[in-house]
Amino acid sequence: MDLKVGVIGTGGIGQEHIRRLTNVITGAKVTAVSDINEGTAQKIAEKYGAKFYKTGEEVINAPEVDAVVIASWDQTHAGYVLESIKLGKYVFCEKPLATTADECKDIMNAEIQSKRHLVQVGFMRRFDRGYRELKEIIKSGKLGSTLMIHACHRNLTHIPSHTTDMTITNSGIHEIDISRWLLDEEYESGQVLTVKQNCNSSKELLDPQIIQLKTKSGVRIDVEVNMSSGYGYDIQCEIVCEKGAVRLPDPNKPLVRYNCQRSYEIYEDWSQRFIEAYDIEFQEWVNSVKSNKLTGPNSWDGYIACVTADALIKSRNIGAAQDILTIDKPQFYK
Ligand code: ISE
Repeated sequence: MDLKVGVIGTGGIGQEHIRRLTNVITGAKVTAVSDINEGTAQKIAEKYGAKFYKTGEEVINAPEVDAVVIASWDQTHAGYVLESIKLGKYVFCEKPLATTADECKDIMNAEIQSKRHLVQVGFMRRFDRGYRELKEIIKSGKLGSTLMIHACHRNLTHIPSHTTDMTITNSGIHEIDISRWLLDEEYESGQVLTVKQNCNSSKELLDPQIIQLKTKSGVRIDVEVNMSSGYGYDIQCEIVCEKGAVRLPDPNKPLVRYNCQRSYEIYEDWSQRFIEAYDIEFQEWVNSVKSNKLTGPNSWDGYIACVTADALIKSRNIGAAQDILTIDKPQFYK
């Protein structure tokens, strides 16, 4: 029987997930939707044969909803996650899990009290074939111990409402999650450095920024997060180990020879670059919900990402590296 899914948020990413749940993956059906922009949500509801609701709370409470997908704006995430837990419904929440570490703690407490793992966070890079291969190679041990990660995260352009903090909480948060997942260890400290301003970014936005992180064993990570690359959406990652180095493969695109040049196309945005990762992420989520055992990134991962982002923002504001201080990991998440 299909898993009946309610989707809150029918903007860009919400529509992508509804299309994916309907046309790409098996075992799920979108039965209810809502969005602050009611007109869009109504159209999407009609297109996919789902029921339109005015609010996210109504979607969560709807009898035809077994599990919830949250793709609304970041500030609304925590409230919807808590409401889903209250009703004992599985919930997939796009990143970030919440906008403050305290909200993440409330979510963990509610989940622990419910005695069930109900929450998955949308860190889709963990499902990307390239990152999975990188992890396998470094875990095999043949390159020796990992020493450093050099990464870059370039968006073609930014939306007008993008802020200096969102470079960390909305974009950089993927880097925070993927590096600790690749290394299987936690951070000790971090810092954000600012760079000469890119004149293609809005004046109010400090862009680019460089994230630096240090793990408890001493691995150093540096990431350029650049919101206006001017040429495309480009995600790079190189892991340097004691006996070798390994680089994230670029997505497979045909090599074109033309006009005395060789060239590869570069994607415009994340929805194309990570399309396969999102498909795998949702198929695995639906399968794991149906077998009552979530396997993806959980509330603890969402919490760590938030605490790290907070420390990074503070470091940029005061101009000094910050320790990344967390609560002890609850037994429930071990
Ligand atoms: C966007 O919101 C995403 O989540 C993308 O994955 C990220 O790469 C991009 O920088 C964000 O703007």
